[in-house]
Amino acid sequence: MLSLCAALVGVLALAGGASAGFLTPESGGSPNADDIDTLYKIILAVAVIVFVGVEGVLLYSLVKFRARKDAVPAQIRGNTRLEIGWTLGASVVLIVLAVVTFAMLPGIRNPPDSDPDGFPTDEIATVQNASAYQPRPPSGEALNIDVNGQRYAWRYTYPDQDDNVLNDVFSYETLVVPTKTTVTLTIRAQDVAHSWWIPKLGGKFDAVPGHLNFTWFKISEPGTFKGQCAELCGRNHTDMVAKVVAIEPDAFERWLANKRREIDAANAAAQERRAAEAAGPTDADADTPAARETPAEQTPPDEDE
Ligand SMILES: [Cu+2]
Repeated sequence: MLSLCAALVGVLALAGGASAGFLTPESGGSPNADDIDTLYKIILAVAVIVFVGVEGVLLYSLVKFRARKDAVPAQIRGNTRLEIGWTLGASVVLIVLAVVTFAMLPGIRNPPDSDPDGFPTDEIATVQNASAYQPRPPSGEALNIDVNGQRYAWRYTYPDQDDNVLNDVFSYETLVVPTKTTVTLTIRAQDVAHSWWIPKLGGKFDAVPGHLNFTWFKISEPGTFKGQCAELCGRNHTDMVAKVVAIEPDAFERWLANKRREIDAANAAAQERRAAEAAGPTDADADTPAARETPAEQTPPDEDE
């Protein structure tokens, strides 16, 4: 028992350094993830102190007052001061943890402002996200990206200045975002429940059909953050990975413009092809637009449920 305790304490002592993220939540990507990690460590530290204290007294008593001839420890019963003491002690621990938790929750839940040199979201932000449930940065401005979970991929829709979401830039699997910018996410699912989770960028959020969930992150330095759908959603759940790539705001602007050109060009090419098919003789049975638009990954209804 003693060696087990010692081993546990040793492992916990290492948790903050070399093995960060092993026993404690991953962090370092976004302030909300950092706050979750800090709060976890504070509670863990208090729990370790209580655990070591209680186990220490227990072990000490087991050894000191083990059964021996003529050795009878003090028989304490109905000691009011002792009883009030440990009731107050436990209450104080709980009150401290509650106060610290509620003091830190706003930093986890509420998105902060973008940095002054972040991506200029003032025009974009006024158009999108009209939800009353989504906390807004104090400035009201954030880059809102729509995250759509679908078997078995994440689809991201980036906002632009107009109200038409059908012409918005989109991408799958890799979400590209600007650094120094508050990015709010509107999370939805279009088939079954999924779960959005990039550990270093904050908490886990369910993606549920017919329901919207919201979270945010703000990344200070360019980098890549990996995640994984955290809700068993079917046969290929393990393939449902997600990656957030943060790049400098001006690089993001170029990326967005480039992506828009690619999508416009692909749409124009598809339209041309359809027009050509409609005009000329084709083997229409094999390759009508209707046939092409049938989702390729449609699965039998009895699968995975
Ligand atoms: Cu999933």
